[in-house]
Amino acid sequence: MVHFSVPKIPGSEITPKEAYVSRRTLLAAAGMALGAGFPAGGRAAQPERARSHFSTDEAPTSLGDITSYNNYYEFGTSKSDPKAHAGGLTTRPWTVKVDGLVNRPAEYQLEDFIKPYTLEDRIFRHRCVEAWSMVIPWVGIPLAEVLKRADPQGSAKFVAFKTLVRPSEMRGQAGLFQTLDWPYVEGLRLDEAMHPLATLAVGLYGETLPNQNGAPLRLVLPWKYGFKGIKAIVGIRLVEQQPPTSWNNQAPHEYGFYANVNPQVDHPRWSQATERVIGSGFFGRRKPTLMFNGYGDQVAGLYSGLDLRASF
Ligand SMILES: Nc1nc2c(c(=O)[nH]1)N[C@H]1C(S)=C(S)[C@@H](COP(=O)(O)O)O[C@H]1N2
Ligand SMILES: [Mo]
Repeated sequence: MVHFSVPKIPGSEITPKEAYVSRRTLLAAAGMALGAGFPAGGRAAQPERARSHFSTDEAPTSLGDITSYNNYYEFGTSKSDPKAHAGGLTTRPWTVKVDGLVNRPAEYQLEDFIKPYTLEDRIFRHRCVEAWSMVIPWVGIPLAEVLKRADPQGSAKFVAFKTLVRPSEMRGQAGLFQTLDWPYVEGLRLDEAMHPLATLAVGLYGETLPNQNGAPLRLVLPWKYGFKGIKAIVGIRLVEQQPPTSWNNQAPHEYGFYANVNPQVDHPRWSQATERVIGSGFFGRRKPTLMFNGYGDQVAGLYSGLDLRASF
Protein backbone atom coordinates (compact mmCIF):
# COMPACT_ATOMS: atom_id res chain seq x y z
CA MET A 1 0.00 0.00 0.00
CA VAL A 2 1.28 3.45 -0.85
CA HIS A 3 0.83 5.90 2.00
CA PHE A 4 2.08 9.02 0.30
CA SER A 5 2.97 9.81 -3.24
CA VAL A 6 6.50 10.70 -4.16
CA PRO A 7 7.99 10.28 -7.59
CA LYS A 8 9.43 6.79 -8.07
CA ILE A 9 13.15 7.21 -8.59
CA PRO A 10 14.91 4.85 -10.97
CA GLY A 11 17.72 3.17 -9.05
CA SER A 12 20.19 3.88 -11.82
CA GLU A 13 19.91 7.58 -11.07
CA ILE A 14 21.17 7.32 -7.53
CA THR A 15 23.55 4.44 -7.25
CA PRO A 16 25.19 1.52 -9.00
CA LYS A 17 22.92 -1.45 -9.49
CA GLU A 18 24.38 -3.59 -6.72
CA ALA A 19 24.01 -0.91 -4.06
CA TYR A 20 20.45 -0.31 -5.21
CA VAL A 21 19.60 -3.97 -4.85
CA SER A 22 21.13 -4.25 -1.38
CA ARG A 23 19.18 -1.18 -0.26
CA ARG A 24 15.92 -2.70 -1.26
CA THR A 25 16.97 -5.91 0.41
CA LEU A 26 17.56 -4.22 3.75
CA LEU A 27 14.15 -2.59 3.83
CA ALA A 28 12.62 -5.83 2.62
CA ALA A 29 14.36 -7.74 5.41
CA ALA A 30 12.95 -5.32 7.95
CA GLY A 31 9.48 -5.73 6.50
CA MET A 32 9.80 -9.52 6.38
CA ALA A 33 10.87 -9.64 9.99
CA LEU A 34 7.77 -7.74 10.95
CA GLY A 35 5.64 -10.28 9.17
CA ALA A 36 2.53 -8.13 9.30
CA GLY A 37 1.49 -5.90 6.49
CA PHE A 38 2.74 -8.03 3.63
CA PRO A 39 0.32 -8.76 0.85
CA ALA A 40 -0.06 -12.49 0.22
CA GLY A 41 2.57 -13.55 -2.24
CA GLY A 42 4.80 -10.85 -0.78
CA ARG A 43 6.09 -7.99 -2.87
CA ALA A 44 9.20 -8.29 -0.75
CA ALA A 45 10.93 -5.26 -2.18
CA GLN A 46 8.30 -2.89 -0.81
CA PRO A 47 7.47 -3.74 2.80
CA GLU A 48 4.54 -1.80 4.10
CA ARG A 49 5.46 1.21 6.16
CA ALA A 50 3.40 3.47 8.32
CA ARG A 51 3.23 7.19 7.57
CA SER A 52 4.05 9.19 10.67
CA HIS A 53 1.34 11.70 11.52
CA PHE A 54 4.16 14.15 12.24
CA SER A 55 4.93 14.25 8.53
CA THR A 56 4.65 17.59 6.76
CA ASP A 57 2.47 17.95 3.67
CA GLU A 58 5.08 20.20 2.08
CA ALA A 59 6.60 18.83 -1.12
CA PRO A 60 9.83 16.93 -0.49
CA THR A 61 13.07 18.30 -1.90
CA SER A 62 14.26 16.24 -4.90
CA LEU A 63 16.34 13.15 -4.25
CA GLY A 64 19.06 14.71 -6.38
CA ASP A 65 19.34 17.75 -4.09
CA ILE A 66 19.05 15.75 -0.86
CA THR A 67 21.88 13.45 -1.91
CA SER A 68 24.27 15.98 -3.44
CA TYR A 69 24.31 18.94 -1.03
CA ASN A 70 25.43 17.71 2.39
CA ASN A 71 27.74 18.28 5.27
CA TYR A 72 29.69 15.16 6.26
CA TYR A 73 33.17 16.17 7.36
CA GLU A 74 34.40 12.58 7.49
CA PHE A 75 34.45 12.88 3.69
CA GLY A 76 35.57 16.50 3.31
CA THR A 77 34.37 19.99 4.07
CA SER A 78 32.64 20.93 0.82
CA LYS A 79 28.96 20.29 0.12
CA SER A 80 29.82 18.08 -2.86
CA ASP A 81 32.34 15.87 -0.99
CA PRO A 82 29.87 13.45 0.63
CA LYS A 83 28.33 12.46 -2.70
CA ALA A 84 31.75 12.23 -4.32
CA HIS A 85 33.47 10.23 -1.57
CA ALA A 86 31.03 8.49 0.78
CA GLY A 87 30.13 5.78 -1.72
CA GLY A 88 33.14 3.67 -0.70
CA LEU A 89 32.10 3.32 2.94
CA THR A 90 31.35 -0.29 3.84
CA THR A 91 28.03 -0.33 5.68
CA ARG A 92 27.66 -4.10 6.15
CA PRO A 93 28.22 -5.76 8.50
CA TRP A 94 27.39 -2.89 10.87
CA THR A 95 27.39 -3.11 14.64
CA VAL A 96 25.53 -0.72 16.93
CA LYS A 97 26.34 -0.78 20.63
CA VAL A 98 23.78 0.48 23.16
CA ASP A 99 25.28 0.75 26.64
CA GLY A 100 25.98 2.94 29.66
CA LEU A 101 23.33 3.43 32.34
CA VAL A 102 20.89 0.80 31.04
CA ASN A 103 19.68 -2.54 32.38
CA ARG A 104 19.92 -4.23 28.98
CA PRO A 105 23.13 -3.19 27.25
CA ALA A 106 23.62 -4.90 23.90
CA GLU A 107 25.60 -5.00 20.72
CA TYR A 108 23.42 -5.51 17.65
CA GLN A 109 23.88 -6.21 14.01
CA LEU A 110 21.98 -3.49 12.19
CA GLU A 111 19.30 -5.87 10.90
CA ASP A 112 18.55 -7.08 14.46
CA PHE A 113 18.69 -3.53 15.76
CA ILE A 114 15.76 -2.41 13.60
CA LYS A 115 13.91 -5.73 13.26
CA PRO A 116 11.38 -5.28 16.12
CA TYR A 117 10.04 -1.96 14.82
CA THR A 118 7.68 -0.79 12.10
CA LEU A 119 9.50 1.48 9.71
CA GLU A 120 7.76 4.80 9.21
CA ASP A 121 7.80 7.39 6.46
CA ARG A 122 8.72 10.56 8.33
CA ILE A 123 8.66 13.58 6.05
CA PHE A 124 10.35 16.34 8.01
CA ARG A 125 11.58 19.85 7.44
CA HIS A 126 15.37 20.04 7.73
CA ARG A 127 17.11 23.28 8.70
CA CYS A 128 20.88 23.68 8.64
CA VAL A 129 22.55 26.34 10.82
CA GLU A 130 24.07 27.68 7.60
CA ALA A 131 20.54 28.95 6.85
CA TRP A 132 19.44 26.54 4.13
CA SER A 133 16.57 24.13 4.32
CA MET A 134 15.05 21.07 2.69
CA VAL A 135 12.05 18.78 3.19
CA ILE A 136 13.28 15.19 3.55
CA PRO A 137 11.19 12.00 3.33
CA TRP A 138 13.05 9.81 5.80
CA VAL A 139 12.29 6.19 6.62
CA GLY A 140 12.97 5.50 10.27
CA ILE A 141 11.93 4.46 13.75
CA PRO A 142 11.40 6.46 16.92
CA LEU A 143 14.60 6.69 18.96
CA ALA A 144 12.42 6.27 22.07
CA GLU A 145 11.67 2.64 21.14
CA VAL A 146 15.35 1.78 21.08
CA LEU A 147 15.95 3.51 24.41
CA LYS A 148 12.99 1.74 26.03
CA ARG A 149 14.32 -1.62 24.88
CA ALA A 150 17.64 -0.81 26.60
CA ASP A 151 15.73 0.07 29.81
CA PRO A 152 17.47 3.23 31.10
CA GLN A 153 18.43 3.33 34.78
CA GLY A 154 17.17 6.16 36.99
CA SER A 155 20.53 7.89 36.93
CA ALA A 156 20.56 8.21 33.12
CA LYS A 157 19.98 11.85 32.17
CA PHE A 158 21.54 12.21 28.69
CA VAL A 159 22.14 10.15 25.56
CA ALA A 160 25.54 10.28 23.80
CA PHE A 161 25.96 9.21 20.17
CA LYS A 162 29.10 8.51 18.18
CA THR A 163 30.01 7.99 14.53
CA LEU A 164 32.26 5.33 13.07
CA VAL A 165 36.02 5.99 12.95
CA ARG A 166 37.53 4.40 9.84
CA PRO A 167 40.17 6.62 8.23
CA SER A 168 40.82 3.99 5.55
CA GLU A 169 37.36 4.69 4.16
CA MET A 170 36.72 8.17 5.53
CA ARG A 171 39.24 10.43 3.85
CA GLY A 172 38.39 13.41 6.06
CA GLN A 173 39.58 11.44 9.09
CA ALA A 174 42.93 10.71 7.46
CA GLY A 175 43.41 14.19 6.06
CA LEU A 176 46.29 16.56 6.45
CA PHE A 177 44.05 19.36 7.68
CA GLN A 178 42.44 18.70 11.02
CA THR A 179 38.82 19.77 10.85
CA LEU A 180 36.98 18.09 13.72
CA ASP A 181 38.16 15.63 16.35
CA TRP A 182 37.00 12.09 15.54
CA PRO A 183 34.70 10.42 16.17
CA TYR A 184 31.93 12.94 15.48
CA VAL A 185 29.85 12.95 18.67
CA GLU A 186 26.42 14.28 19.55
CA GLY A 187 24.11 14.28 22.53
CA LEU A 188 20.61 14.91 23.80
CA ARG A 189 18.91 15.25 27.14
CA LEU A 190 17.09 11.98 27.82
CA ASP A 191 13.66 13.67 27.63
CA GLU A 192 14.53 15.14 24.22
CA ALA A 193 15.72 11.72 23.06
CA MET A 194 12.45 10.14 24.22
CA HIS A 195 10.35 12.66 22.26
CA PRO A 196 8.37 10.92 19.49
CA LEU A 197 9.84 13.25 16.84
CA ALA A 198 13.39 12.05 17.59
CA THR A 199 14.10 9.57 14.82
CA LEU A 200 16.71 7.03 13.86
CA ALA A 201 16.65 6.95 10.06
CA VAL A 202 17.62 3.98 7.89
CA GLY A 203 16.06 5.13 4.63
CA LEU A 204 15.23 7.98 2.31
CA TYR A 205 12.49 8.15 -0.34
CA GLY A 206 11.44 4.60 0.50
CA GLU A 207 14.87 3.10 -0.12
CA THR A 208 17.81 2.34 2.13
CA LEU A 209 19.78 5.46 3.10
CA PRO A 210 22.45 6.61 0.64
CA ASN A 211 25.91 6.74 2.22
CA GLN A 212 26.18 10.52 1.97
CA ASN A 213 23.03 10.88 4.07
CA GLY A 214 24.44 8.81 6.92
CA ALA A 215 24.00 5.14 6.04
CA PRO A 216 23.29 2.82 7.54
CA LEU A 217 21.88 4.61 10.61
CA ARG A 218 21.61 8.31 11.47
CA LEU A 219 19.78 10.61 13.83
CA VAL A 220 17.07 13.03 12.65
CA LEU A 221 15.83 15.82 14.95
CA PRO A 222 13.60 18.08 12.85
CA TRP A 223 13.32 20.88 15.46
CA LYS A 224 17.10 21.24 15.76
CA TYR A 225 19.83 22.46 13.41
CA GLY A 226 21.16 19.84 11.00
CA PHE A 227 24.47 19.29 12.80
CA LYS A 228 22.68 17.45 15.62
CA GLY A 229 21.72 14.77 13.07
CA ILE A 230 24.77 12.57 13.53
CA LYS A 231 25.47 10.07 10.73
CA ALA A 232 26.85 6.52 10.58
CA ILE A 233 26.06 5.81 14.24
CA VAL A 234 27.95 2.99 15.96
CA GLY A 235 27.38 3.91 19.61
CA ILE A 236 24.44 5.03 21.76
CA ARG A 237 25.30 5.50 25.43
CA LEU A 238 23.11 6.56 28.34
CA VAL A 239 25.04 8.83 30.70
CA GLU A 240 24.57 11.02 33.76
CA GLN A 241 26.37 14.19 32.63
CA GLN A 242 25.79 16.31 29.52
CA PRO A 243 28.03 14.72 26.88
CA PRO A 244 30.47 16.64 24.67
CA THR A 245 29.27 17.39 21.11
CA SER A 246 31.49 17.91 18.06
CA TRP A 247 30.58 21.39 16.89
CA ASN A 248 30.25 22.72 20.43
CA ASN A 249 33.78 21.41 21.13
CA GLN A 250 35.06 23.05 17.98
CA ALA A 251 33.48 26.50 18.46
CA PRO A 252 31.45 26.79 21.67
CA HIS A 253 30.43 30.43 21.08
CA GLU A 254 28.94 29.44 17.69
CA TYR A 255 27.30 26.09 18.35
CA GLY A 256 25.42 25.26 21.51
CA PHE A 257 24.44 21.90 22.98
CA TYR A 258 20.73 22.44 22.34
CA ALA A 259 20.89 23.82 18.79
CA ASN A 260 17.13 24.30 18.66
CA VAL A 261 16.09 26.15 15.52
CA ASN A 262 15.43 29.71 16.69
CA PRO A 263 14.94 32.64 14.29
CA GLN A 264 15.45 35.10 17.17
CA VAL A 265 18.96 33.98 18.09
CA ASP A 266 21.48 34.53 15.31
CA HIS A 267 24.61 32.53 14.74
CA PRO A 268 27.62 34.91 14.69
CA ARG A 269 28.02 34.33 10.94
CA TRP A 270 24.50 33.57 9.73
CA SER A 271 21.20 35.24 10.52
CA GLN A 272 18.73 32.57 11.53
CA ALA A 273 15.68 34.71 10.68
CA THR A 274 15.27 33.31 7.16
CA GLU A 275 16.38 30.26 5.20
CA ARG A 276 17.32 29.50 1.59
CA VAL A 277 15.08 26.74 0.26
CA ILE A 278 17.28 24.23 -1.55
CA GLY A 279 15.95 23.27 -4.98
CA SER A 280 13.97 26.46 -5.51
CA GLY A 281 16.07 27.79 -8.36
CA PHE A 282 19.52 29.25 -8.85
CA PHE A 283 19.20 32.13 -6.41
CA GLY A 284 17.03 30.17 -4.03
CA ARG A 285 13.76 31.35 -2.59
CA ARG A 286 14.08 32.59 0.99
CA LYS A 287 11.40 32.10 3.56
CA PRO A 288 11.08 32.99 7.23
CA THR A 289 12.42 30.42 9.66
CA LEU A 290 9.95 29.21 12.25
CA MET A 291 10.61 28.74 15.97
CA PHE A 292 11.66 25.11 16.56
CA ASN A 293 11.54 24.80 12.76
CA GLY A 294 7.74 24.75 12.97
CA TYR A 295 7.61 21.91 15.52
CA GLY A 296 6.93 24.15 18.52
CA ASP A 297 3.51 22.65 19.25
CA GLN A 298 5.24 19.32 19.77
CA VAL A 299 8.51 20.26 21.47
CA ALA A 300 8.23 23.67 23.17
CA GLY A 301 7.22 21.98 26.42
CA LEU A 302 10.65 20.35 26.64
CA TYR A 303 12.19 23.78 27.14
CA SER A 304 9.80 25.62 29.45
CA GLY A 305 11.85 27.54 31.97
CA LEU A 306 15.01 27.37 29.84
CA ASP A 307 16.53 30.65 28.60
CA LEU A 308 16.80 29.84 24.89
CA ARG A 309 19.24 32.71 24.31
CA ALA A 310 21.69 31.47 26.94
CA SER A 311 21.07 27.78 26.19
CA PHE A 312 21.29 28.04 22.39
N1 LIG B 1 29.08 12.13 11.37
C1 LIG B 1 28.65 13.31 10.88
N2 LIG B 1 27.33 13.59 10.94
C2 LIG B 1 26.88 14.78 10.46
C3 LIG B 1 27.77 15.75 9.93
C4 LIG B 1 29.17 15.41 9.88
O1 LIG B 1 30.03 16.20 9.44
N3 LIG B 1 29.55 14.18 10.36
N4 LIG B 1 27.27 16.97 9.48
C5 LIG B 1 25.96 17.42 10.02
C6 LIG B 1 25.39 18.59 9.36
S1 LIG B 1 26.09 20.09 9.73
C7 LIG B 1 24.26 18.51 8.58
S2 LIG B 1 23.48 19.92 7.96
C8 LIG B 1 23.69 17.21 8.15
C9 LIG B 1 23.68 17.19 6.62
O2 LIG B 1 23.33 15.96 6.06
P1 LIG B 1 21.83 15.57 5.69
O3 LIG B 1 21.37 16.56 4.69
O4 LIG B 1 21.87 14.19 5.16
O5 LIG B 1 21.06 15.66 6.98
O6 LIG B 1 24.43 16.11 8.66
C10 LIG B 1 24.93 16.28 10.01
N5 LIG B 1 25.53 15.05 10.49
MO1 LIG C 1 24.57 21.74 9.01
